[in-house]
Amino acid sequence: MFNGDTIAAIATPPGIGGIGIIRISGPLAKNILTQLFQSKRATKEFKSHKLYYGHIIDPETREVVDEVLAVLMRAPHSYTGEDVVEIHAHGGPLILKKLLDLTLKAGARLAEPGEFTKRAFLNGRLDLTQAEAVIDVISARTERELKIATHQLQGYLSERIKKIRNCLREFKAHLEVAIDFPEEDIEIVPPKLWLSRIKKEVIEPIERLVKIYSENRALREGAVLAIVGKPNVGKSSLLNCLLKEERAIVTPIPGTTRDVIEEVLNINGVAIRIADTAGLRKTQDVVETIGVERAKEKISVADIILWVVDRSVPLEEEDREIFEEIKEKKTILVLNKCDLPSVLDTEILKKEFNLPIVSISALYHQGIEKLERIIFQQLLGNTSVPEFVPKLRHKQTLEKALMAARKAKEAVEKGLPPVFVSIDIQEALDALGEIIGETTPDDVLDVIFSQFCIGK
Ligand SMILES: Nc1nc2c(ncn2[C@@H]2O[C@H](COP(=O)(O)OP(=O)(O)OP(=O)(O)O)[C@@H](O)[C@H]2O)c(=O)[nH]1
Ligand SMILES: [Mg+2]
Repeated sequence: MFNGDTIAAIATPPGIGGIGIIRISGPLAKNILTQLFQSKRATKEFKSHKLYYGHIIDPETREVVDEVLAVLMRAPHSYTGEDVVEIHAHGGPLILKKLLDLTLKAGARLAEPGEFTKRAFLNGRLDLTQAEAVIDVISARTERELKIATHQLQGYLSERIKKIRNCLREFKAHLEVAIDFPEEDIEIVPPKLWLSRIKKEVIEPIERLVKIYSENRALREGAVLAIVGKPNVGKSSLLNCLLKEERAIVTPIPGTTRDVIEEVLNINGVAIRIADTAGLRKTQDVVETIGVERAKEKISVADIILWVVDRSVPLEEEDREIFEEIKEKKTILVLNKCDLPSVLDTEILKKEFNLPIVSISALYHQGIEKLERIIFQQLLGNTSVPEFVPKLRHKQTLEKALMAARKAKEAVEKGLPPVFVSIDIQEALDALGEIIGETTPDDVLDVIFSQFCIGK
């Protein structure tokens, strides 16, 4: 068990409140309480988890400082896993400051931000992902964020990680036998079985976690949607339609939009930054050329593309060139001008491009709701609220683990000696251990806990 000094802090937010709480954690917690607390029923023996009514006395002057309720939570059954004392006093900044000073004089030291939670982690009360979730629970702005944080606090993410690690550990144990007794000529492991287990129980689950991260990154930071297509197909009309205002200039002249026009659109509570771009074509016009360059830059950063095609005219080589530009991206093919006689067949387009297709009329506002639904679905996937979302730190470490696991799989496939495979497996184990805090470097821990407020 981690054995530190005794720390104290005001645990309630600054300002005036009904009550304010001083929290003390560490080996001296009970001693400090005994020094400061006085009650009519001369209780010097505090029972754990029992609330006591009394007064805080300044030991030097013997003066009463405040009327309080105090509780001692004996190790290990407390938030930090150490002896913890909470003094519930009146919630004013001056009185709380005074009480805190008394605890410091009595032997505690001022806690650093997040130090209570850090102790909970060091004492094994929480793993690292759960400690991180504590910040998220406190700072959640929406129901969605709160739900995700609560799941992570309950250990949903760590459970997945532990399961993957168990499989890796089992494999490593098999490899070790083969390394230790090479002369026995034991078949290391039926390679087929392990290849399939590494794939199903390690690589695929990690890939899924990374995917959850990237799918939700867009939602956390606001997704970027780019409207692209040939000149004059109705891109700006579509932007106006989605925004429900005449934001961009619309004319029958191809090459109307020269610059990127950006606005924020709200679809089902998700902020989407939507960009109308210059029609993509080869042109001699200097301004338009710059516009086309900017459109291409937008494509490269977009999370999702609306590729607009004019349904009333045949596809041209230019349309296919645009498809080449965007085919790596998540794209919805939007067939515009469906109010006019159509010459494009959706079945044929589906075969050629293999994209979700929506038919609309930007001029008459037809099909827009369906398009919004598909945009939302494409961005969020079909799961409406994910159980948990890995953080950037998790994702980076997951990718490290993924690389190592893939290397291990390759090594088995190539029939390399078990020592080689074992090194890769260990690397994957270490990376995953970093996520839950088993092998996390100190500087990473410092960064994580410094994000907390004092008293948490
Ligand atoms: N019939 C019909 N006409 C449309 C529709 N959408 C757009 N238009 C017309 O098509 C022309 C071009 O529309 P824009 O929205 O400016 O097209 P754009 O793709 O932004 O064009 P550039 O900015 O030049 O690349 C305008 O005359 C629009 O009124 C539609 O759904 N049906
Ligand atoms: Mg335009």
